Order: sequence, then structure tokens, then C-alpha cells
Amino acid sequence: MKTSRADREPRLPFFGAALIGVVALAAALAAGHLVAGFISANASPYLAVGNGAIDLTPVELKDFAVRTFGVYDKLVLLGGMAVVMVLAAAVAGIVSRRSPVPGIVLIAAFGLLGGLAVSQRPDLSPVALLAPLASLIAGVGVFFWLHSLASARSQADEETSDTAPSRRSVLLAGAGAVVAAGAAGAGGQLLAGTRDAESSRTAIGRLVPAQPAPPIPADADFAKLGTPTFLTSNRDFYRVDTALSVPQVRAEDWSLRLHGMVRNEKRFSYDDIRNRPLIERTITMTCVSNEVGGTYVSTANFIGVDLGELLREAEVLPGAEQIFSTSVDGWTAGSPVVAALDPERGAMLAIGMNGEPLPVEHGFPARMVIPGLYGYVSATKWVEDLEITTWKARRAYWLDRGWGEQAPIKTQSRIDSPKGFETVPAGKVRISGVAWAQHTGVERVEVRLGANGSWQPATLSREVGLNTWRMWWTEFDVPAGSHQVTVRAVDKSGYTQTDARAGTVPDGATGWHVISFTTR
Ligand SMILES: Nc1nc2c(c(=O)[nH]1)N[C@H]1C(S)=C(S)[C@@H](COP(=O)(O)O)O[C@H]1N2
Ligand SMILES: [Mo]
Repeated sequence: MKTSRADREPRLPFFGAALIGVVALAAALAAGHLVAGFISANASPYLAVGNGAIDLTPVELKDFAVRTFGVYDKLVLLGGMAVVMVLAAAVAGIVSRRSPVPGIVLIAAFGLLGGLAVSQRPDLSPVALLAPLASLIAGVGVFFWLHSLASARSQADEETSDTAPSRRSVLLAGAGAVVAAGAAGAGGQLLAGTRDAESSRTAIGRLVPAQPAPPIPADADFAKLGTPTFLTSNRDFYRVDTALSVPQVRAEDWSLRLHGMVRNEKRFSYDDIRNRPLIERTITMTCVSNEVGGTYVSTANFIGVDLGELLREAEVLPGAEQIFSTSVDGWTAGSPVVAALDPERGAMLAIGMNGEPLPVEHGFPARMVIPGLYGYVSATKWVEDLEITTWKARRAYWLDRGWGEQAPIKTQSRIDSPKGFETVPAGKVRISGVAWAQHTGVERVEVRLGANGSWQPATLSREVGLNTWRMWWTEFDVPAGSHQVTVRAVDKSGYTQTDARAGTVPDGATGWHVISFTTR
């Protein structure tokens, strides 16, 4: 008969109790990871909680983490989470030295947190909730099981009973749970590896275009004088999207549907695209959210097929105006059909970037790139659907949020060196930077010292194409003191970049980039 008085109940040894909590945690995480392996790596409750934490982190803290830990910021986060969870699990065990209830409540709360995190992910279906559910069941189950074995043992120690499990069998049960958890976790990891986009991408290897872009001449940038390099590495290429987690699409699971106002509806698999003669084009992309002087502008060699060619094969019907493109994560963009059909412009369905398959965060397996248009109306990443339609029939994602329907990139220029508020030696001061007017071309860049100085033409880098940026530099004789310098570009249509300041909404910022610096 069981005594109801708490002080007569057996108490588990302190460390034994803590250990039971930790083993239950391991079982929970491993079970969730295993089930996630069948569904999607992001369904793993551990990763989902981590991703949730990232999304909830205030921007300043995120900034701090990136500055302090660099590319290791996510590892630091996951490591920190692991420490917190192990401590919490040990506490759950310790507070359950008499009754398993407090521990079970804590572990269940953990499981619900995991479930909440998974349910908040935009890229996961409700099936993904099976992973945190598995965690919950495994965590509570293992905790309850080990706890009752150990309690029976402790009770036996006090009452000398023979039916209780031996100390050895309690330890064996615990060890068995750890081994099973290890196997389940590793299994989940293996399964996820066969499912995530990165392994699919790695299997593709380098992409060799049948028609490579002309080599970039050495004098296409003035990187030694402070400008960016002409081509931006995939790592440094700016990134803008609404995706909280990068959509994971395997090339072998991907296809692109081309339909709507066309005579021949089409569907292309990854191999259909890859086995075409691939072309390569050097293109400077720009985000409409780029402020004057901002960094949301980058250049890459994109590899893929001509988008206009795909449209011509589908035979676009008269009256079609808009390519309404949809990403696997539901994001949409509307691009003018005429821009895609214009062979001079060179719109692409891209699968590669700087020789590699598209990086996952830049749209793997495939994205659109239309030179001369801001990204939100032209550059759908993870694209899976192209509907040919009219402007009236469909409205893309950003249009209902105040952004314009038509958004050609505005002629712009930026000073990269000196940096704003930098102090440099007095005397000859070199000023350098970049200018862009995609699809039109940069004709001239002018720089002036002081608010009323006369405009001085800058030396331009070798032109690579109308769709790419152009670097510039010039020099001024500058006495000691504080100064400001201003840049403006003139494009090949004869248009001089306006000094009228406009914000990024609705269709791109305008104004001249001005920086202040000091000479000593
Ligand atoms: N699926 C998807 N595609 C997208 C976006 C997005 O939010 N989701 N953002 C667009 C915007 S605003 C820009 S500027 C470019 C940026 O592409 P990048 O991240 O490769 O530089 O992608 C475009 N394609
Ligand atoms: Mo953008």
C-alpha cells in the first residue's frame, strides 16, 4: 500500500533525478529530429525554436550577434539554446524527485513550445506538427518510464522489496534510452540530408554555359582605389526577401509551369532547363529599397536560359501584359511581358550564379532576372509558376503594400571611398565609387567638392555592358578641414541624375549621394 504522506515517499537521488530529465530531453529532441527527417529539416522542434528565436530577435540584437559572431551567429544561438535546454531538463528532473508530475509538466511545456514554433513556419504544412508531437510523446514517455523505474528502486531501498527493478536494470534502461536517442537523431540527420536543398545543389556541380559571358576586363573596376569588385561574390551579393526561412526545394522535385494567356502551356523540369544550351549574362541587380548611398546593389554572372525564348515557345497571346510569377513560398511579382520578350534586354530564367548553381538563399533551383527592373518586379526566387496575364487580372505581393506596378531602376551613383566621416591626409584626396543605369548605360559621372564646387568629370572604368554598373574615381586637392563631396551620374539617354530627394516608396529613391569627410 502506498503512503499518502509526502515525507514518507521515496526521493530519487539528486543527480539521478537530474539525469532522468536530461535523458528525456535527448529522447524528445531525437524523436522530433527523426520524424522531421521524413518531412522537412525545418520541422525539427529544436531548429524551429531556434528559427523562431531569430525571427523574434529585435533587429539591434541581431545586428550585434552578426557583428560579434559573424557567420557563427547561428551556431552560437543553437549552442546557447542547447545549454539552456540541458539545464532546464536537469531542473525538471530535480523538481521531480518525489512525483514525476512537475517534470512532466515542464517537458510538456517544452513540447508545446516546439509545436508552436513549427506551426509558425510559413514553409511547413500541418503534417510537420508530427515532429514536435513525436518529441512530446518521447519526452514525456521516457521521463515517466525512467522515473517510475527509479522510484520503484528507491522505494525498494527503503522497504527492502524483491519485486523492484535492480539498480543495474535502471541504469541499463537509461543507457538504452540514450543509445536509442542517438540512433534516432543520427537517422533524422541522414534522412534530412537526403531532403534538403543544399545536398541537391551540391550534387549538380559547376554549371558550364554553352555561351559564356565575355570575360570581365581587369580595368572594369577600381577595387584598388576603393570601389567594389566588378563581380560580387555569391557570399557578398545583397539579399532581400520576405522568407523567414530559406525555402528548401530540391532540383529533382522542382518544376516551372508556364501558363495563362499562351497558346501552348508548358512545364519545365530542372533537367529540361539544364539540358538546354545555357547562356551566361553579366547583370547588376538593384533593390527598390536601396536608399541613396545604400548597398542593395550587386553584380553577378547569371547562367540560365533566355526568358523571352521560353515565352515564344509557349506563344504568348495578344493582349498579354504581365508575367505574374509565384515563388514556392507564395511570394509573387508582376513583370511586363514586353521586357521579357525584348532580346536587347536579355531577361533570364537563371539556374546559376558565378559558375555555381544558384545559392539556396538566392533562389535555388531557379529564379527570374530581368535587367533594368527592380528586384520586386522582376527577380522572383524559388520561382515555380509563371502566369501570362493582364495587369488588371492579378496584383503582385508588394503592390498592395504601396509599391508601384512599373519599376525601372533609376539612374544612381554612390561614393564608396572615402567613407562618410572618415579622416584622411590633406592634399590629394581620391574619391571613388560606383554608378548604375541598367539597360540604359552610364555615360558620365561628375563629382564636386563642397556644396557649390564645380562639377568635375570622373574617370570611368571600362564598360562591360548596359546592364551593369560602372566604377569611377577622381581626385581633388583638399586643404585641412571638413569637407563634403557629392556625386551624380549622367546616363546614355542624356538624363542627369536628379538631386530631388525621394524615398524608396513607391518606386525607388532619388537624390545625390553626399558624404562628409575630414582632412588633417
Ligand atoms: N520568392 C521571393 N523572391 C524575391 C523576393 C522575395 O521576397 N521572395 N524579393 C525580391 C526582391 S525585393 C529583390 S531586390 C530580389 C533580391 O534578390 P537577391 O536576394 O538574390 O539579391 O529578389 C526578389 N525576389
Ligand atoms: Mo527589392
